[in-house]
Amino acid sequence: MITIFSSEHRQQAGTVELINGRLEAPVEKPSRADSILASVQSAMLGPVLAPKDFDVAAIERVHDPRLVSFIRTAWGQWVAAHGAWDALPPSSRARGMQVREPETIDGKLAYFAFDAGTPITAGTWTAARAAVDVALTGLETLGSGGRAVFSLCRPPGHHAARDYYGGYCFFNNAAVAAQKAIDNGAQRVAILDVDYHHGNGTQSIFYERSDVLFVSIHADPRQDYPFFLGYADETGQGAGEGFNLNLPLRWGTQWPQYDEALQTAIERIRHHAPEVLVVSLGVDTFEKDPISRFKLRAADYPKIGHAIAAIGAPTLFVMEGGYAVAELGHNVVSVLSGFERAG
Ligand code: 6XA
Ligand code: ZN
Repeated sequence: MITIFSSEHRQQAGTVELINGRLEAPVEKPSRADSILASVQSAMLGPVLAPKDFDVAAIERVHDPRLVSFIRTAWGQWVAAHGAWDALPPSSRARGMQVREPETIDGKLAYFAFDAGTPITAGTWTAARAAVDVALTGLETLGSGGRAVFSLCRPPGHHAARDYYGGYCFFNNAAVAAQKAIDNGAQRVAILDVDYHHGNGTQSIFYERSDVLFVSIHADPRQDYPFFLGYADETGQGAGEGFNLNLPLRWGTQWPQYDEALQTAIERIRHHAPEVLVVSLGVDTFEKDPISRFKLRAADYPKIGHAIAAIGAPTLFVMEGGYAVAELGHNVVSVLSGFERAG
């Protein structure tokens, strides 16, 4: 399997995130992608290629140009206002509050961000753009005939919606790739999100559409982040009714319950008969993940890959979360080689 990777991901290297009431070193850090790359290479998964440069227009197919321009310019505005340390929002919007975009950088951070865990740094724009290029190059590579490609994206993307960012995500790499597949002529695309956290950004981008089916298995939003989306009764709206499937699971979930949800997801996706399947691949479902509370074991990851292969569609794996750095690369490669072995 070909892997697409850009060392530009290292440009996203925050110094703090707000976690459990403390400002701590971010768990979403450069060593994550480097350890995945090392495992891809030591397992001899296949060639590792650099991404091509794509135009920002591809990002603006799913994101508001104002968000894109904010991510591009925020660091400069922040440094001018405060200094060269991580930019975090001073507040966020609650129900019923005003929704106008403020003029100052602090106001804009509050307007575009939905959490204080996603620092904007000097290199955020470069890294976030490169991650989109990694996803789009993966899609293009898949188009030239392979069964599956791995886009080793970092920073991740699935929490980023049309006009807001958060959850370590700036641009929604998987959504940009899915939209590109549609723009290239596909009529049916599916996104399967197996990250521990609900892909609220991806869901909201495609919520009113029937061409891109979104299916997600994740921690119950009554218990875990991002809290405000991911319920089972969110089934899509308008033309998208029936094209959004959320399969929330409780803290402590182990393989038997997970597998049941995975089979339900796969059945729904097969019914959609996608011409392209995008997998938002997070392995923060792992029992030793520092921020998550599912109990999947290392031996479960090949089974996830094997199950996904049964969908039978050309598949683009797009990296999302997973923070147990020592085991991260191994678990990711387990999914990918489980997929390949299934043929
Ligand atoms: C809040 C937790 C962010 C979750 C990020 C993630 N600080 N999403 O892994 O998939
Ligand atoms: Zn996650």
